[in-house]
Amino acid sequence: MVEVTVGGVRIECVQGDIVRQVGFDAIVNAANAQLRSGGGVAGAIHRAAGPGLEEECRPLAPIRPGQAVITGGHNLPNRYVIHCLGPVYGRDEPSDQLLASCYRNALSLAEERGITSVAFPAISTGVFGYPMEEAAEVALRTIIGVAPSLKSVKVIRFVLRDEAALRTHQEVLARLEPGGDDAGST
Ligand code: AR6
Repeated sequence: MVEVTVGGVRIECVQGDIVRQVGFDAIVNAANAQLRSGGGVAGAIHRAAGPGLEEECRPLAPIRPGQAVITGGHNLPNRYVIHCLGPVYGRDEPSDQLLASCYRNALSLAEERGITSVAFPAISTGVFGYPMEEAAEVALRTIIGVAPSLKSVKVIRFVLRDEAALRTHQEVLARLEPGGDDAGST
């Protein structure tokens, strides 16, 4: 696990499943506009949370690319789910700014609720086709930029499905934040 601390916030990358983040106050959903179940992260979260989540989501939909909304975690081990609609790569433009908004808006909702720990998947990098390394750069740069202004959030975790995605995030994190564990390694 690579982790760095920026402005008192720990940022870490792990390989795993977003629905198994025990001990985290909130997990983030790579949602669809209708906030329904689907493939990938959204399917896993709705399956694990149970039907109460879709019910709570219904009046909050639809959401726009870059937007985030928050619900309870239902049967998940987390108190909250923050649902973000990432941009479809090559369609929702400017995709880097919309992706950055997802992370900023998710963290701002977390702050409003006094959340201390948030676990993110790599939003938009599955069905929505955002190249992993570009997405990792946008996500981590945004989080590193916002971290010093966060008062409540103390731990931000990226949960990556496979080893290649983990490695990409670790390399980008080490590059963007030279004080990280991997500082100096090539
Ligand atoms: N835990 C962590 N990461 C995961 C998991 C998991 N359980 N499952 C997949 N990933 P995606 P998007 C990775 O497609 O691109 C849905 O159908 C996956 O390998 O979930 O934002 C929704 O309904 C990829 O790297 O989200 C939307 O319609 C990343 O998580 C649409 O897909 C995101 O993949 C959203 O597309």
